[in-house]
Amino acid sequence: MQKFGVDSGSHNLRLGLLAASGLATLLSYGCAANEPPAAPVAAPPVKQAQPSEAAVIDAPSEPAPALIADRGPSTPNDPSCVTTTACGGESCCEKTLVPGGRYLDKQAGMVEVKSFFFDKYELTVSRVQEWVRKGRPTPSEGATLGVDSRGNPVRWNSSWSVQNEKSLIGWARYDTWRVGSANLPKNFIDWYTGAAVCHFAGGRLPTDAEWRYAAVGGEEGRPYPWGNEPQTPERAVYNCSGDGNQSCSLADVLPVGSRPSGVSRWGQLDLAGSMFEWTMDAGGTDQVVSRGGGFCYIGGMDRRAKQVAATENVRHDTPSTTSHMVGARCAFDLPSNTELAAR
Ligand SMILES: [Ca+2]
Repeated sequence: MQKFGVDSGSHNLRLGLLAASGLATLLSYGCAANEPPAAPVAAPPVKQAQPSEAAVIDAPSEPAPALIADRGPSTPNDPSCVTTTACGGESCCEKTLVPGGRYLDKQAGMVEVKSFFFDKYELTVSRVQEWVRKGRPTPSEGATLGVDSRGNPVRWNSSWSVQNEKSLIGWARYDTWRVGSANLPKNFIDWYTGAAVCHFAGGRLPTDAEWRYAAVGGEEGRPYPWGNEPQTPERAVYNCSGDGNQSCSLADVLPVGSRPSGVSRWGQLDLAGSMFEWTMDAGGTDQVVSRGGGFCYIGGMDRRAKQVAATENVRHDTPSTTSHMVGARCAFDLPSNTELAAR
């Protein structure tokens, strides 16, 4: 049994088994009366970084403004985008700088996060299509994908498998893959594939701490990514309201960035709603954390959340899980000073 690439003995998590055995799990949480019932709520308690661990996440300060000024192009090159206008007239690979800082976690206390680039949009169908066109590349054996919120490396294991063109197709009712629209978020993407696509793009999945830091606006501690105003269909894609009526269908999955008034402090769109987004963090034995609420996430029906947009919304799934409500968003490290010097 393969471990989930985490070196720490305290996170001896085994996440490769299901993928290795080909038992991809299709979880579909009910959004309408005729759909499968909501899955049992069996997720373990969220493992939060302890106060003593918070300080190990990242160094508190860095010369972020100078680094950006020195970089030339404002964001990393990203081979997953071959067109520059597919998402609202701009590249679906647009990224913004999330400057490092701190945010208050209810359990872990103050958590520090380093500066990073973060995709403005959720991972789109077009970006996954490009990854497929390039032969579905995966990281090499033992390649470090990144670190989790505790600073533990997460390494690729060659026994892990990614989805193919057939398994990328999800439940027809909500599948965005066969629709093929470039700017729809890719749902039914499992953790392994999300991690591989982000690696192909030159990035990685965000840590849970990074995701939440971006969502709450750092020290501002926003209740919603956009601020204090309540959640409304104008600010987030949720509650099957995407097409303006109460029924739930594929039409409720909107192109990424369709709710610009829900923009987060540093420019991310759809952090709340649209798709849950995989993170680099384990949420329990054989499980991984995803954040943000989904397009048909209905408080009270799916009882794990009362407010879709609350940054505390979390799922714990096996990494081979695919769901109509789970997608991904990539994060990118800032170049090191060595890399900058070489430019
Ligand atoms: Ca989202």
